[in-house]
Amino acid sequence: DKYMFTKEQPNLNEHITSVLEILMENYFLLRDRGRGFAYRSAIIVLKSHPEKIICGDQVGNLQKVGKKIKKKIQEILETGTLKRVKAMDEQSRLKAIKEFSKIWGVGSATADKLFTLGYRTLDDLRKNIPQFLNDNQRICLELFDEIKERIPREEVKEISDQVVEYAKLLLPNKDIEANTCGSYRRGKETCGDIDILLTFDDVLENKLFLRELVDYLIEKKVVTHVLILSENCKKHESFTFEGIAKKPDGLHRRLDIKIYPRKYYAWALMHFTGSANFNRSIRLFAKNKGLKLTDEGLFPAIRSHGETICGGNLVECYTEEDIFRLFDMPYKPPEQRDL
Ligand code: DCP
Ligand code: MG
Ligand code: MN
Repeated sequence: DKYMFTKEQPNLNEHITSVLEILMENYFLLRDRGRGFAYRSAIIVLKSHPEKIICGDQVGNLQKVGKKIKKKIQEILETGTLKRVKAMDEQSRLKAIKEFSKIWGVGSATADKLFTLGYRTLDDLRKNIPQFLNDNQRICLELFDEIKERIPREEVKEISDQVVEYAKLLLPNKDIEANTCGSYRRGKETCGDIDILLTFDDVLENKLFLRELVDYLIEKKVVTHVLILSENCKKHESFTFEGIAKKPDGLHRRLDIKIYPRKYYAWALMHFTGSANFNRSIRLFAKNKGLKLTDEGLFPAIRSHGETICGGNLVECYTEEDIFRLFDMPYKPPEQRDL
């Protein structure tokens, strides 16, 4: 296959993709989705290209790499960087939007609005908090300096262990299975947040469990703030908490807890382990086979009104190994899923 999923292959074109990724991120921040997606597709192709590109001719007829992107690659090969990226860095608008988008809950549209209102730095915001920021955005602005710090792996484990311990106390008769996912599961020494995934029997018959768990964690002073607490809806049979946790002597930390029924657990585990880039590539791989991969399974993809929806029945998989086997790929342990 074009996307080389079956090969254990490092990115041979880091010298090019690292620069294009900056450009792509800038376009998304500037809400130029067209260019953003064009660069994203080209980057995926370049990352899995089996040879190191050292001269423009090699780009020849690579899928997804159009004329303009080819010119950019030529420039990177000649100068190691892009004039466009440098020019963008000088732009105060992009600078400010980049800064504001780092606040949890502030997207590029809100960031853009803030710039238009004259705000340029986080300090500007702190000095004169705009009326239209909601409670969550205010909390995350206030705690910004703590939340932005990476969390040592040991602390991720301590907080996870506490969450799981309290979950088990609340449901002593259920066989709760838990995994700390995200960068922690991929073996990173420090993590941006704490991602906990839980399952047990009859998740859908215990719809109030996550709420009870969160209340308990607040009472025990593990959780300090709730940002999102979503009950499941018909379409998604899962439960999500996003909030903030803190050890008595520690900094405020971002905590995510998700609960899925057992039949989705392996799919959710794979999704929540990431990396985000790994998920993107494997989803594209599935898409090219007419399938749609989500956190709830793999489905035949059906096009409806220009949108891909899931159809048919869930393919049942109960381990990640099963999922890789289904894709006919050698198993990749989480440590190897940083693309
Ligand atoms: N995820 C995804 N696409 C996104 C965001 C997340 O597929 N746009 C999946 C893959 C991530 C996982 O969810 O690994 C957890 O999301 P995080 O944002 O917590 O990312 P990580 O845990 O990988 O990194 P960090 O250390 O920054 O938290
Ligand atoms: Mg994480
Ligand atoms: Mn997370």
